[in-house]
Amino acid sequence: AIATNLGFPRIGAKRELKWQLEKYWQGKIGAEALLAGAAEVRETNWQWQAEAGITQIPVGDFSLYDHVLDWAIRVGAVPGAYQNGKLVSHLDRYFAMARGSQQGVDLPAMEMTKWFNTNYHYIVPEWSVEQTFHLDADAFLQDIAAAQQVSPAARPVVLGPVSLLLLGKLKDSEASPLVLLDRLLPVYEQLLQRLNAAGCKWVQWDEPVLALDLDLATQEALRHSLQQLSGSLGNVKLVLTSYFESLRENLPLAFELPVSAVHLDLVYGPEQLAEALRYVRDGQSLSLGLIDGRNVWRTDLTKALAQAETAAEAIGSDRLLIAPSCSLLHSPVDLAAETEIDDEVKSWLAFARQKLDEITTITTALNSGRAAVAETLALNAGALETRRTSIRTHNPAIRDRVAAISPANLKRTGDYTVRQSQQRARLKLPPLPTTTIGSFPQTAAVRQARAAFRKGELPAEQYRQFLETETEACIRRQEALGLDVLVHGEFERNDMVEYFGEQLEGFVVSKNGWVQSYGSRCVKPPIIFGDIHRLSAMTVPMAQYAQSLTDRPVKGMLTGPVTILCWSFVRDDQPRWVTCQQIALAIREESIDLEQAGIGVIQIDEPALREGLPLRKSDQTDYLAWAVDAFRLASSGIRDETQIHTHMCYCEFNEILPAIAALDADVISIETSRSQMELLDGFVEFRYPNEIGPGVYDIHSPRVPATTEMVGLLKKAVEVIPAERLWVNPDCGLKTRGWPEVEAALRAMVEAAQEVRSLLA
Ligand code: THG
Ligand code: ZN
Repeated sequence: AIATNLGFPRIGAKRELKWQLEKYWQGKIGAEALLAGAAEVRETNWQWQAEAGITQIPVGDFSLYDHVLDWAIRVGAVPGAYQNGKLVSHLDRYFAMARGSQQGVDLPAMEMTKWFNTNYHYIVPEWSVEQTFHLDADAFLQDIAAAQQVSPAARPVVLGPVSLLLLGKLKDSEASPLVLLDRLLPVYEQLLQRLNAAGCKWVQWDEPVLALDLDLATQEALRHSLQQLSGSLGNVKLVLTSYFESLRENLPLAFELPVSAVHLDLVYGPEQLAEALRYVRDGQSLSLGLIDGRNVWRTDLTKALAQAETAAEAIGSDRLLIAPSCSLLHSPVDLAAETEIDDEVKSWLAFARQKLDEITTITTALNSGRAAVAETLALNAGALETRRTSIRTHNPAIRDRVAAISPANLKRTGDYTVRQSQQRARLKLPPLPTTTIGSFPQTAAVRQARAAFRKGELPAEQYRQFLETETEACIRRQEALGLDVLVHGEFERNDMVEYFGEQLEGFVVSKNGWVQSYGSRCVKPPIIFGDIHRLSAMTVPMAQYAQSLTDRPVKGMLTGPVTILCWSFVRDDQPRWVTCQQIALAIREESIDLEQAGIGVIQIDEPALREGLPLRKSDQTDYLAWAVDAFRLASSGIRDETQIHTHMCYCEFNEILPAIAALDADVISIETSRSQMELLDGFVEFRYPNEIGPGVYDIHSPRVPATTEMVGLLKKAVEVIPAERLWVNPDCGLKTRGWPEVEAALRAMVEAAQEVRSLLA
């Protein structure tokens, strides 16, 4: 068996790439320094992998911004607008595509979207019907030569032509991007010839679309592409890779293709091994994805080894490649850097570097027998035993409370119309009430105070006073602007998920467990290791303080259970829905406490509801059912006169509208301004029954919208949605903006609402 890897995190153990990129963008360092910094991260990654015993180290998995963008450029698909002569250097053009450009030429960034069901975002390639392709792979081949210096068996990672085309969008036609396949294949032929000439023995051929429901045209495109390319392989062997899901009905197709090996994600599809052993052809190898590449748990080595041994008995261990389930891009880099996670929980975890060791342990056991790694296996089994039996992972008291949930807990007392009249009587809001999504600008002063408090440099009492002063100023500004439903501003929060992760039992928060989200941006998902419960109120004192300052209603702000689940590392020893129910119960308790503290409006945000949707259609109904139930569990413990809001951003709502309606929130605010209210059409067609706040301006840009623009949007909205069910708000939270533009924009927004109110009267 051979120890292999599909990809390594590229942001760097201390986010070195992020800092270099941001300095380069600010003009503080030049291109040479950036490229040298990037090369250092790349070389370090190879060294670590080789030292851990990985022979087929990946090359081409690294990227300055995004690997899909790299492949679009590698096949010569730079959209016309970016071929502008004012973008002199290759890097200028690359970053203009990735993030837009204001210098010299005004160019928007290319579209970005989520990479399958992960939290990584890629740049969407743009194709045109006139598209021509050419190979631009010199830098890639240089990297291969450099990686071969570290490990001669270094394995290039190639994003296959079918997935590359389908990940992009054909701009000027309704046809499938696959119409371009025959024009693209010669570029891949040339590439394979160069890889062969460079002495590459194995090439990782990523066709991640194999994890999706495939139509006949895509299946045929996969067959056609590999048949045509097999003439250019020379001595190169392809390992066909897909991940995040079982191959399911695509499995026979994968093994039928002219490839030397097929990779299986055995973490997310363990059951497919038996079928794969029936379909694997003579001489074909299997790449066993036994180590979870996108979560933080230590592998059960005994179990993984048993799977590998089953495969070895069937086809011989010399036909096995041992691998993570997917690229380690989605894992934090190094557990050794975590000094504040307690030893017990730490013994249950493995980040990217630790996962490399697991790959080689399994490989060694296969090649030299279990005895060769007996000590490692014993330590691993011991740690996993404590994980299975700890009261922190299996707390009977919490499990009893979850078991006691009844259907009645998932329903508000009255239906929406009953609630609406009680809420109207209590809140006494004008028509088209104005509000914001929750966060206000996180100024340098706010971030500094929080950092100082965390380091122990600012005493808790002084930090509390600082937060109160900021909150009071925020309330006064909102009153002066004339907003109707206020928020406290969230100055105490870093990230809307991490904040709750820090306070709930069953979570740990890492210090350096960063994972790339897009470009230089990272998130640090909290780790859910155990049974979740709330020790004490998490948001009540701040909400209560803010409410004490004003006669207007102040919203209590909570993050919903599905979003907390989707943006955390989730325990893998029970179904996700069980974990989600525990979170929902904690949020339910918090909402009840908020109500008892006199808060009349509570917002439970679920921006990630759509993201959690499984890749395969046949799994989606189940997911939506438990996700909706979790939200309803969280939001139904309160009285009818208390108003529940929710908020969702950047998502294709239409396909999940029935689920959104089933949440039965009294009010939903959504992002619509960039699409000029087009999104509302779906809500209208579906006859969305409750209240809606379509975002009337785009907070993602510093531009201050004119009152007349927003009046125009609101007039459009009142034509299709009864005015008594409409709210007026920006399309997302304001924490990334500055105060001057926020005040100007909200002043214009309140004016717009007043103008439309008087038109209605
Ligand atoms: N929180 C969490 N997950 C998320 C988002 C979030 N996943 C999806 C989406 N939002 C991703 N978008 C972003 C936007 C901005 C940043 C990261 C992901 C970002 N990160 C800071 C950085 O990299 O410098 C780090 C922020 C910090 O210090 O905490 O700006 O909102 N959980
Ligand atoms: Zn939002």
